[in-house]
Amino acid sequence: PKTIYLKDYEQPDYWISETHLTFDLHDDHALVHSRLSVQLNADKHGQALPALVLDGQNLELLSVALDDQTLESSDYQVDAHSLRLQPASASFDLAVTTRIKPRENTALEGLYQSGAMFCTQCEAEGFRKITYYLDRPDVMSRFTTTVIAERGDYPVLLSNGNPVASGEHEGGRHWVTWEDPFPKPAYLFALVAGDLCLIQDSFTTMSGREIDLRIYVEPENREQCAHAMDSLKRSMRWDEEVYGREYDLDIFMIVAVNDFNMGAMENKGLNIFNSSCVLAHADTATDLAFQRVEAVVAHEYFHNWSGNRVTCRDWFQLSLKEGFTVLRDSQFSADMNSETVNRIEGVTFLRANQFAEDAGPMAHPVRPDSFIEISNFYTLTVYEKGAEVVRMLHTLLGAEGFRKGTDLYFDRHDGQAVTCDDFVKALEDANGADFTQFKRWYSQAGTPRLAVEGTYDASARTFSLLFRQSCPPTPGQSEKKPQVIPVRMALLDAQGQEMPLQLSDESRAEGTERVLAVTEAEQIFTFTGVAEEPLPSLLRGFSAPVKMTYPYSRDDRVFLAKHDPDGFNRWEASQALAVEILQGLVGIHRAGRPLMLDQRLLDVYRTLLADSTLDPAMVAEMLRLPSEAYLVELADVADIDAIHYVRDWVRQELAVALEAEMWPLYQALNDQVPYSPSAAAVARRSLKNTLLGYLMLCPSGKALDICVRQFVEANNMTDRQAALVALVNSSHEEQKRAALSDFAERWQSFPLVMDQWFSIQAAASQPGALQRVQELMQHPAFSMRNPNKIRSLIGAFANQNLVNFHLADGSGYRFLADRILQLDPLNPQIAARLLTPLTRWRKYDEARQALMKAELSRIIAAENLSPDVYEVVSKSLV
Ligand code: B3K
Ligand code: ZN
Repeated sequence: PKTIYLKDYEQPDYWISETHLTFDLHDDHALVHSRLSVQLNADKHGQALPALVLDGQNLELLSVALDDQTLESSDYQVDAHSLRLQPASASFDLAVTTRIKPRENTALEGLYQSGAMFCTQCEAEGFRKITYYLDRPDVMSRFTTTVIAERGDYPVLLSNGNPVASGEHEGGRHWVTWEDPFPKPAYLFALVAGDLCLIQDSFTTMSGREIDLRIYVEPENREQCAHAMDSLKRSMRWDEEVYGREYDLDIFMIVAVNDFNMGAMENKGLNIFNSSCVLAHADTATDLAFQRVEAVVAHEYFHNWSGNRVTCRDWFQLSLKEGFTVLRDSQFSADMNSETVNRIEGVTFLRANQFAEDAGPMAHPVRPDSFIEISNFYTLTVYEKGAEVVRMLHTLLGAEGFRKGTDLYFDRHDGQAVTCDDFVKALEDANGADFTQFKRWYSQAGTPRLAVEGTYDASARTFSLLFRQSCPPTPGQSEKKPQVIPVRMALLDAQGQEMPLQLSDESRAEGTERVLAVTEAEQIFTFTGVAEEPLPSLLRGFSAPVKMTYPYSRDDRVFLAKHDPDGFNRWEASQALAVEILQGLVGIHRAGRPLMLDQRLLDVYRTLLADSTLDPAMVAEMLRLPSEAYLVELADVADIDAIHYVRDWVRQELAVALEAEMWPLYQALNDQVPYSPSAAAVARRSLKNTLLGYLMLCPSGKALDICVRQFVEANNMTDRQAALVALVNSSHEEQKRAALSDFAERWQSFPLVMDQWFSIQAAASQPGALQRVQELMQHPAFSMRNPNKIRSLIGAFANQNLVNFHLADGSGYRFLADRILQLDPLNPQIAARLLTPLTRWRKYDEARQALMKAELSRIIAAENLSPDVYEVVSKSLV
């Protein structure tokens, strides 16, 4: 497989101003007629006419005509990836007919069938599996699409834009023509045909235009669309209010499909979603699932501006649209829910997962320099770290300056395919800022380290913060230059109050919170007029994606956990205290010495439980110990057995010590009120179920009956699932079996609920997990052809059940490698995703490293590997 480099970017030789497509859909094939108006890119070529090379894959070419003259096969060359021909003029029409087999398309890229419906997924390079084309994002064209199919099975025929004509053919076939007035790259093309029911609503934009909103789902899911529709309307309003962005077509459609490689896709006017990101009903979806639907609906909607109206010049710029749009959807979620809790969840996810990617063999910059298979670069780094990078720009400019910058960006580049540099330039120009150094965030991989020290001089009444930054080497980048690290901070006095701040070069004190921009490898900031020795509250809200250290004592952390006026940093202090305690206990456990719990953690938790003024969601977050995955990420060599043992032990100690305090709180929260999806109700369920998890660990056994009752009587899936998780992770075998079979029987015809049933079992840490997973693969609800099923069973086992996946005999590794080899010929994208846990081999002891690498070597020795799997495995073995 060939590596593609950013430095080799060149403009295309030709443009395509108009694209006319006709799809003739049949049960076992589809005929695709395309008619393209092609123009020479004269800026690049003057008058010379280079060959026209169109991308195409898995296509049966039936005919080619140039300006209505049918070509002989000797007039063009076809190979497995392209169609090449020599134009005779600078502007011409090209008509091509191809035959494709959507039903045989198990990779779920291009045009494929999901159940009884046809649908598409074209990003990044799926359009070339539909017809020959210049399949690159800088070729933007106006699309007109006609879909023809049998009316009985496919009453609904959709594509991008507005429906402009329709009619009947003889023999029960019908057709609809769609026209999209906005030029777009082929990756935003979409088509859907099926027997779908429609949920309809409308939205009036800020300029008073009426938009027809439609969600299409299979008829049995009709009752599960209200939340997605509501989220869509709130997203549309929010984007007008916060970014000044108005929707541009007369119709906006969402279609839910069951077989989908990722969450959803922002095709112009016709978003196609994994049903898991649309459907939500209190009976079947948890609060977490509701939040995910809200976030993904918003994310895809926001792409209409950040992605579609202004798109990417090439795929190295993917974070231009993804990083920015993830930031936008997280700002939206923060506004809809609790900002602090939202940030805590985002940071927890980033640190456990993106930091691990940045420390592993697949580490790459937010704007990568090269790739083999672009599908492998839809990563946590491009998405989540990319969003952190844009968030830092927002922090440095302030909300108003940032908005001025995005206004200029949208205005300047509307209708264009641009780069990350163009984005930053617009922010600079609108604010007179210079982000030259800042842009290293786009080009340097790895998580920067920021070591901070504070010195108080009582006689001079100064407090100095010394910052030292560094960044570990990553593949292809041994030396790193200093980055711009915004540190939002305050100084706290002995009462926990924020002190007035005056830097040494300032004439007077102003405010109590600052954003310090650390730009040097080593840099000192000195505050003057500091009346007493302060405790600094640093990196508030996680103002930069770095690993920061400060020599806090455990007592300092307890103080911050109780008193920091910044909610995020209160949580951060309690996390850091727990991390430190857990890490210490892991060492003690490994040395074979008895474990004792530092009472300071208990003290923090006890104070939390006693404070009825706190947001219950926040208390739930603070009561959650750092995950095993995060503790693995923090370790140089992770002893997963010790981590798992110690973490469980601490949970149990906490439960026993706090049982008396937890009971009344659980009971008060378990008030059997009618279900409500409000943020306040979600927060109460979150705390209640966190407490239930602890109470089930108490040897008193008092919680068992209550847990079973909650499982049986719950009036919503959040409570029911929480009880099921607690039972499955308990040693009450009888109740566990009963609950699992009751659950399966009740929800067997709800695929998304069965996904939850699979993952709860796959993630349960008791011995024998691998065998359970293998048995579950035989369950009628499981399928290796459905990405959601693979993720919920195999993915949950390998990513969440760390003790069982990393069993010392290597059985977990062997199992995963077998599944990857089985899946690769069917669906390379999902096969490559499944590799992630094996790429983390450097974190484990030598014996496990050898076993993991042996499986990677076995995979790479297999014949006909996809470029997707080949790239990840080969880079992981370096
Ligand atoms: N843009 C799509 C992702 C496409 C992934 C292609 N392998 C979803 C999103 O980020 O909104
Ligand atoms: Zn996106």
